[in-house]
Amino acid sequence: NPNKPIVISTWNFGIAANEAAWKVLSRKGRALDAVEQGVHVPEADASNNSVGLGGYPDRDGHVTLDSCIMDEKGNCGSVAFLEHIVHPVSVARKVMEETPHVMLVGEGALQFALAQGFEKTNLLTPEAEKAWKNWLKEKKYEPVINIENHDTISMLAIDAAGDMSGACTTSGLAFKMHGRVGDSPIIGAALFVDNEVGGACATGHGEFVMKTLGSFLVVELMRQGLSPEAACKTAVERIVKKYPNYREIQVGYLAMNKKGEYGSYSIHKGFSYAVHDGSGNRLISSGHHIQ
Ligand code: SD4
Repeated sequence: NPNKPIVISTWNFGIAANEAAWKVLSRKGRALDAVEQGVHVPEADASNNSVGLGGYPDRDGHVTLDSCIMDEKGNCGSVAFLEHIVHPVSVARKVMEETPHVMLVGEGALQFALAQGFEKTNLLTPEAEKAWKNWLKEKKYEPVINIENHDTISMLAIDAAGDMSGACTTSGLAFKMHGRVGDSPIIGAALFVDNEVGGACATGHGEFVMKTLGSFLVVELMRQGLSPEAACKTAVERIVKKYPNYREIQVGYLAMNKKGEYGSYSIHKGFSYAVHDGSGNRLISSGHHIQ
């Protein structure tokens, strides 16, 4: 008895993103369109300092974006280190649909976006610029993820036809090194969808998600029969076991299987996600490793 359509996404702003996705899903639209429309909401929200417009820049003052998308057929597209584009997820979708490639980065990604008709926009808002100038006073290079209330939006949806897609988009760690790319555009790290099994996505300190290829791991664990929450927990425990400094970082995984069962797990308390299904849109607190 599959629970569909359904959409889930990371953090409190997932509520507003789910609403936009639900508009597509409730009209029997495709999950791929739903996740693209859904993550557009925080991308365009200038008051959100960790995604797209209004995102905090790198330490040289550039807002650089990482984003990816994956559909029910196993197609995927991704952009990284992309500047000046409000909706990087849509550029990622164009990479998927209009090129023979999976990933474009930096200048090449920007050239491609402009050729596809995307507009060049200044993404550095006065507020983000002020925060950066403040940071420059001390230049303390400590790209630590806040434990609570973030950040990257990652989203998974199953449409009325029972097909799953996912998307992930971010401006990455605030004041990161120029050129730094995180987990968010890496297929298998911050996002993986296998329509036979389910999907998983990530938020938090990307380096640790990349080192363990977390989302791919979660999907493979679900393939072996673990519930979404148990799979996320096992992937978090992999980080905990391997990296002694795990207490200093936050990583959260969110997963959903083919039946529309979902779950999450994080290292620290404070990770939440939003679920929208037939019974409404609500925020759920994640289970966490450090009690
Ligand atoms: C990154 N994973 O660039 C992103 C940031 C993030 O919650 O998700 N923060 O590492």
